[in-house]
Amino acid sequence: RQLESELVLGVKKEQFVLHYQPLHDAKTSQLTGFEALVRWSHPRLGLLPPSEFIQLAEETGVIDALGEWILRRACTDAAKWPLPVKVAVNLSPAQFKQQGLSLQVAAALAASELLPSRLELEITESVLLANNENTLNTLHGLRDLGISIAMDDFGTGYSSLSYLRSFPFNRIKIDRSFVSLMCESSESRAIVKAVAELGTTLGMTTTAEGVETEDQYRLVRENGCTDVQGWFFGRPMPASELHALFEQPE
Ligand code: G
Ligand code: G
Ligand code: MN
Ligand code: NA
Repeated sequence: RQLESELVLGVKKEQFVLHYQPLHDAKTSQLTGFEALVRWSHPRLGLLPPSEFIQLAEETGVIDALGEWILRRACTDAAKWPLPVKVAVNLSPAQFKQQGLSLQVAAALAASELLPSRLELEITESVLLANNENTLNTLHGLRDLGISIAMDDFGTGYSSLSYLRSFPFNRIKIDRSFVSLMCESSESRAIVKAVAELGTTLGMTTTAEGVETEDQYRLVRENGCTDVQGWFFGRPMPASELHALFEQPE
């Protein structure tokens, strides 16, 4: 297919950009970091969202090279941000199948001189579906670098709970499908509250994703989420626009 060969070429030509969405402390509303979200600056089709090419990248194996580029770019960008602002990078399950993911991450940290404590990797439970020894070894190897690991889109999979038992995540990111219904659904409120409590008990921070309104912000805070992310706080934006946020008095 045409898009496939364009993707291979696009990675070679580095036709990608990272946009960054702000992450805030729920209690103080202070900026704590940014999640990197990749876009493909396609020469003919314009700026493409990940939904239009990540799966193809995974199927074709291009994700290894693309993932490494994303990691290096994110670390290089974050090294310029004021301390202690962190960067969160999404990892695709396919990246876990390659040997030496830890080495790749260590190399990206070394090249950028980013402190490991300022990097967080986000994985979805599909990474753990295989739940084999390799996956767990890789996760422990990553944590041994001094970085943190977040479980992304929590609650949308089949057995999110059992994965919390198999690996000491630093953070749970509560899927926005729960957050978006909090105002009208007491069930959603109860679920968010229970997950936040679970996180606290397990020593994990909990981020509410997809906070779009002041009311949702109030509810996730009241129900124990430690961190927040969503359009209410900011949309994903190019790296060049972040300095305006850093200059704001807190
Ligand atoms: O930015 P957007 O809302 O379109 O992102 C949609 C999804 O694409 C995210 O939830 C995330 O799972 C995935 N995604 C975004 N950036 C990356 C990336 O750099 N690597 C991987 N593997 N997935 C990403
Ligand atoms: O899958 P992951 O959670 O990593 O990616 C986050 C995705 O959610 C991104 O595509 C981002 O654009 C989107 N997103 C972030 N905040 C909001 C929000 O407040 N509302 C909606 N609808 N989408 C959001
Ligand atoms: Mn994510
Ligand atoms: Na998510």
